[in-house]
Amino acid sequence: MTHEIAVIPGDGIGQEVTPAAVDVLGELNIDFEFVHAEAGDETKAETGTALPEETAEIAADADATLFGAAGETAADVILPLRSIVGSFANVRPARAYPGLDALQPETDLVFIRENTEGVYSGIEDEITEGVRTLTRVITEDASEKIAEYGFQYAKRNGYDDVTIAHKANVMRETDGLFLDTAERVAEERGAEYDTALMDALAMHLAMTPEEYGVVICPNLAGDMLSDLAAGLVGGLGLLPSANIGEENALFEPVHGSAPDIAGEGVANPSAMILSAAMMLDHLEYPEEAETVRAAVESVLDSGPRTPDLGGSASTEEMTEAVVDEL
Ligand code: GGG
Repeated sequence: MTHEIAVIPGDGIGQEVTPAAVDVLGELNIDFEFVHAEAGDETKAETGTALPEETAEIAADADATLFGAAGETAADVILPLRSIVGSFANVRPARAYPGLDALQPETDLVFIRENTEGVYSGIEDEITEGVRTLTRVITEDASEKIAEYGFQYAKRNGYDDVTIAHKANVMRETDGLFLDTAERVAEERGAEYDTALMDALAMHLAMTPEEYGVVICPNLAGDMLSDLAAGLVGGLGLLPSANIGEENALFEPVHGSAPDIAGEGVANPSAMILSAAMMLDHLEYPEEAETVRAAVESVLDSGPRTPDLGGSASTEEMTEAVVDEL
């Protein structure tokens, strides 16, 4: 069986780390057909649109998409792409790896981020000069869906601690609905859970991440808390993610285009390769996914490392080391 994979490197270091993931996948005994497509800042400069129709169609028709990174055109690229694949859940694992000098070596968290609404749904306006608005939509349906997914994920992956992040004491209507719905889901499932105000949660995650497992979050909170967790384990170069839909999915590192190092060939490919491992799980190749994760883990422990991890290896050298471990 051939799996058609859309490959959209996007901007900046996305163009350096995406080929690394494709190289690793190419070493496996799985029949992939990679269909390359353009999107992002450069594409907009060349064609006038950041997400050409052809790219959207390739992502919609593929069995899964690998996406690198979005730059200034993030709102025109990554948010529509998530919608094109019908993604409702953004799964962001953040774990500390042996051998790395992590700030919090006991970290093993998974953020289950609502992926369709909240402030990222993009309903912004300028009502008069100097006054702009942002309308935030939260629905019971989307809150129920992400809570169901979060509790199922925790059960399937052996996480005992589930926390519902919210700020319902201030955003009473919107986060209030998110919280009430997620608590109802937990109670219907007979699941244990905690709730946490997202600002206090940020502090607790920084100080005692080992007390948390799965964190179910509204959209923006999930984006921010997962970046915080990246800081606990060694940086954004280590965090993969999966955008899960009912029938399609897109996999991307949590990091963005990193214009400060783009073009230097030193971006850490781990997050992108680990995102490809999440894609292997999704396509039901759990053994191959585990093999790829083990190879990355081994290189992180004792192989060549990129400068963000204190080493001097290039993206290519680190990728070759992962390939050699397979
Ligand atoms: N690879 C993910 C990426 O490009 N991130 C940049 C970004 O702006 N992300 C916003 C989001 O994840 O919603």
